[in-house]
Amino acid sequence: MNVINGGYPIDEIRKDFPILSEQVHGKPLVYLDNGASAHKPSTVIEQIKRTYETGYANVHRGVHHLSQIATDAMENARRKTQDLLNAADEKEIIFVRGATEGINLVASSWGRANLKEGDEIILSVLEHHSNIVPWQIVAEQTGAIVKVVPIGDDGTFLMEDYKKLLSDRTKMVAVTHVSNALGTVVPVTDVIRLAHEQGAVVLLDGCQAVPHISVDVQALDVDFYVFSGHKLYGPSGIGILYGKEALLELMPPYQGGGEMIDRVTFEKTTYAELPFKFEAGTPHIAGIIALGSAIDYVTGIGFDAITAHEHDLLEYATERLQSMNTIDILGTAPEKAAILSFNIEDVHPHDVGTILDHSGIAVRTGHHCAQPVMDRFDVAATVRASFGLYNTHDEVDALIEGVRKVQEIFA
Ligand code: 7TS
Repeated sequence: MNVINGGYPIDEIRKDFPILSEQVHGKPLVYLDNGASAHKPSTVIEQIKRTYETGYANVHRGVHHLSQIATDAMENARRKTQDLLNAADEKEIIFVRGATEGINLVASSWGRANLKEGDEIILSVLEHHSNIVPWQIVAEQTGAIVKVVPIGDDGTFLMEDYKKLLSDRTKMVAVTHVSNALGTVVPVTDVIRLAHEQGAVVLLDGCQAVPHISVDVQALDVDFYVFSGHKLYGPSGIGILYGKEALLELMPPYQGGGEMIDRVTFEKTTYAELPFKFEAGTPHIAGIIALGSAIDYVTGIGFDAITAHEHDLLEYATERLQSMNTIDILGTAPEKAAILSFNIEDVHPHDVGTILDHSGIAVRTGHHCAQPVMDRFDVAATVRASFGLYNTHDEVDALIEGVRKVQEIFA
């Protein structure tokens, strides 16, 4: 099966990712676990090497040549991230370890400064654990209460229930932009507008959105936005917190240490300006610079093309799976990004994953760090195929063939 894809340069793109020509158990790798982490193009891999070979030193503290080169490259990556998200100012871009750290930073710093007993934090059933647990921790510390927006049988975010939960007690709405377990795209424009009408602040977890669709934080008018570099074809250990300057200015530091200070005495310490106030310690310098290369890579292809290509794959895979017996697809919302969760009746997802692996096909099986989603559908786990910009229709065919094999084995 070979679907001609409107000029999308799939062959060239695949050549940019060295790992895609690896074999797994003697079979060509079919990598459908991009939701967990995506692979890296040569430009990103080369950039890491180049940084360490020719442009590495600690940043923001040396007058010497290499320190200035590394600092400039890092700040350049900050501007690339600013452009990616269309943030108003580069100081609104904070480098963190990943989405998890970004959410913990906001929950801890903003939360402890702004939440009090009886205040409400609204989350949704769709959240990854990293957008649940930090809020539970700060709720325990402050006396705030966590409320949860339910989802429909198809995995949609239930807007009417959200409206009912909103009140003048709502101080924070923290929801995912795209569900990692189901692929549901949350109608975030309405979520944000309605929250703002109540005077609440909104954090979006953009981990599963940023690799697939273009994001404009100013158009959304979102207050905080987080994502992880490793899902956007960049290195692991580097992520982004975007925050509106006015909010970040008022927030206390999250961690103390080097880089984040203005002046330290034992009597009183003053803090650095944004964004450095939130960047204590030596950052992941080479990773940040390489994240800039990853951003160049995806914007070079363009999100219109990426979104269309992945949508095509998702539709094709969904249709093919739906036409098979004993398959339950979880998450059939009208608006979805390229994530497909399913189960084969009476077969444990881990068995499916193991058999697929023997055919060289990498999928994720388990609860996807979204146990409330699993509980909603009364399953312990699912099989999840998550597509990236380099996947092909042939790889969908390989997945379907693999699923058929599993059905035969368990028949
Ligand atoms: N939020 C969402 C929506 C995610 O999908 C993930 C990771 C995170 C937060 C946490 O990101 P981290 O980079 O800080 O760990 N999701 C997945 C997944 O779906 N499978 O493995 C990791």
